[in-house]
Amino acid sequence: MFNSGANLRASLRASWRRVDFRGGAAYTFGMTIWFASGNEHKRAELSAILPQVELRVPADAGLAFDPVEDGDEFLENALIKARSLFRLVKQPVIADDSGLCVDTLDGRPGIHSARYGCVGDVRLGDAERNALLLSEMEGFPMRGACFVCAMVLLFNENRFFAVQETLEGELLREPRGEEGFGYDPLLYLPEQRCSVAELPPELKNTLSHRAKAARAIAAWLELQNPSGL
Ligand code: ITT
Repeated sequence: MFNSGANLRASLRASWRRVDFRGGAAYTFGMTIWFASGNEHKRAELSAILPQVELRVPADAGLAFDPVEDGDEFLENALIKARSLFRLVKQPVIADDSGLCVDTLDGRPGIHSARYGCVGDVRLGDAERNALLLSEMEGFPMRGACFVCAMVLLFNENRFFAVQETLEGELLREPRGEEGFGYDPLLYLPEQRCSVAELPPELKNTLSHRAKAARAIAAWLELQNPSGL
């Protein structure tokens, strides 16, 4: 049902148009929803995956938003972000906590992906972080790794839908590709025979951990109102 770009967009349009978030106005095509993120790459991808939604991030409204992500799991951190923004805006919020988990490194950098290798508060750039990870992996023949995305759609403190998805692959020995962001040049997808950063963006936005999680949210919304009334 959600497996082609055109079908997905049509289904999403239909499902979101019908959704009435409890305690809020009925949402229609072109609705705005808060996205608890400061990462513009994530916003761009999620906007492409959910084209009927205009995502508003805290920075758009001049809101200071930097919650302490001290959970032990992606899902906990996604909920921390969603609840923190909900407390500020009192409207439905989507949050995404994601990262790259490398089998040989017991899942690292994992929930610390954004801060991997950082000194104090200063984060490394993508290229530096990728170089650091490749150097840590030197000499390891087992290259299994995956992207993880925990995504939460939160309506209020107590009501939310959460999902966690993955994109499985193998860690390359050197970066490949220019698309995407973050660790995309490092993850090779055997079925696609290329790295995530070599995928056209439309394909990444169909296959990715983030795309699968967002589609699950859209499907859940559909279940809330199967009659379409
Ligand atoms: P927000 O918390 O403000 O949303 P962030 O970048 O700090 O932004 P995370 O804490 O979820 O987000 O860390 C995610 C990091 O994992 C991100 O900075 C990338 O380095 C990496 N990452 C997540 N999704 C990715 C993807 O699709 N492709 C490549 N790298 C990704």
